[in-house]
Amino acid sequence: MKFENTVAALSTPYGRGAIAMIRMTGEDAIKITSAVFRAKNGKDLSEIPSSYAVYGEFVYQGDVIDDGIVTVYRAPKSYTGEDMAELCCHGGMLVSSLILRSLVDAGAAYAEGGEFTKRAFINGKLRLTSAEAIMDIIDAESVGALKLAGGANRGLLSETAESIYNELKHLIASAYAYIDYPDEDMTDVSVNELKDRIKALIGRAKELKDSYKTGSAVCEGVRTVICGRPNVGKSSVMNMLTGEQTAIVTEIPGTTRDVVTGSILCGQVRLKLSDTAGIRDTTDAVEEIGVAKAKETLNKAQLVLAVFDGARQPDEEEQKLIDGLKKLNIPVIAVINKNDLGGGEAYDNIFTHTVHISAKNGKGKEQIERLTEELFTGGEIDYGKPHLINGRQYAQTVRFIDSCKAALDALESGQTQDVACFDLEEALSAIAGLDGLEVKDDIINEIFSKFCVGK
Ligand SMILES: Nc1nc2c(ncn2[C@@H]2O[C@H](COP(=O)(O)OP(=O)(O)OP(=O)(O)O)[C@@H](O)[C@H]2O)c(=O)[nH]1
Ligand SMILES: [Mg+2]
Repeated sequence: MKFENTVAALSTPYGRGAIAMIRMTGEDAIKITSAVFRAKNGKDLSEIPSSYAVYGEFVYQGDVIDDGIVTVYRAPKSYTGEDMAELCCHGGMLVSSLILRSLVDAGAAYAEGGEFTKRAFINGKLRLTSAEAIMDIIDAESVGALKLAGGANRGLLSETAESIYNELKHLIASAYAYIDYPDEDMTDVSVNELKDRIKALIGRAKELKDSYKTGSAVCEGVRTVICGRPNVGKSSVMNMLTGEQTAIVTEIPGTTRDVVTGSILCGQVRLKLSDTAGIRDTTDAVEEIGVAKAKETLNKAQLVLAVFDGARQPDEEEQKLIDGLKKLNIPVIAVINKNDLGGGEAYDNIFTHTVHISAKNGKGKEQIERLTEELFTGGEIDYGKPHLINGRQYAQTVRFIDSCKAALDALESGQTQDVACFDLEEALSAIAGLDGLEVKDDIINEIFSKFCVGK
């Protein structure tokens, strides 16, 4: 696809720094840059070979305002696949703004957010998962996040998605050929083999789906709620984990009302923490709102740190909370607090994951961190394997699995291949969508090239 306009943008942060970089992409990128830049070697930029940098001066309304370097890239050998120029000037806010304005005066448009990567994707320079990973590389806050995003950017996820896509495309093509030309013996896939191969595809997709547990925990963070009865030490746990006095701690039950948030790293896993009001029936109108907010936060959580006061025996209210927590289908870590006061044994063997700590004395932080990392990464992350790193990729994968299962069900219940193909096409579109591949034309091409129909 050809974009009509040439766009420019400041690619470094807007602020004071040593160097700023302005990027241009589009058919006129080099021509427009020539209007604001005079190379010291006297050559016009049109004479500079691709991927070469030249030193020179930047001109604004006829006057030289700075000196710097311009690198020229010619289509298709550039990030976007179009002609590009990268202008490096000194990192002043005024100088970079004036150069950008000169480019716009000379015919460039201001680029929209993400436009360079969007053009790279549309021009076939990048797959969708690689493009998405670029944002994750920029946003990464842990080495793990950087490595997972780096893997996706290098095409780890693309390779798997493409291989699943190709396999399914072949299956559909085989089935269609059989449906359209049953007498010509053109299918090389029997119904049983078709079923087996769908099952194998589901297995591969499930592996991807499961990878999201780690991918999401590392790259997006885990919505974690600290909940429990009043005064058990939830805010103390919050403060111990964040290492800051974020939440107010008092001996008065019902201290926390608003949801207090914070963020920590447990190894490579990011926890997005919410400290909440203690859950109890109350007549205090403000506290009641706090309790409602606590329950709402709990409903959206992906991990619960359920705090209990180990120095007290669980009463009826505690038991109600325990029963409620056991019904959740997200991981719950029982945090038995105040173990400096002794006790806490009553909570053993209730939850799968239990830690005994003393938030007041800062004891038990590592236990919680270790357990959390273990829960979401299985202990060690295999960076060589593809990981789903965002909800969109996960949704496409789930759609793929569901559609494959529907196709399998159809075949199992004795339906014909064309009924199954309906679901398989849906699955193909899902896996294609995962990485932004085209669908329909490919199936058609596959049928005609592989099976030579029309002979
Ligand atoms: N001995 C002891 N006291 C603790 C510990 N952790 C918290 N406390 C005390 O327990 C009381 C309540 O602590 P908070 O952290 O405010 O408890 P909370 O669960 O957030 O309370 P609400 O917000 O009112 O629901 C305070 O007096 C804390 O000092 C602990 O590990 N040991
Ligand atoms: Mg509190």
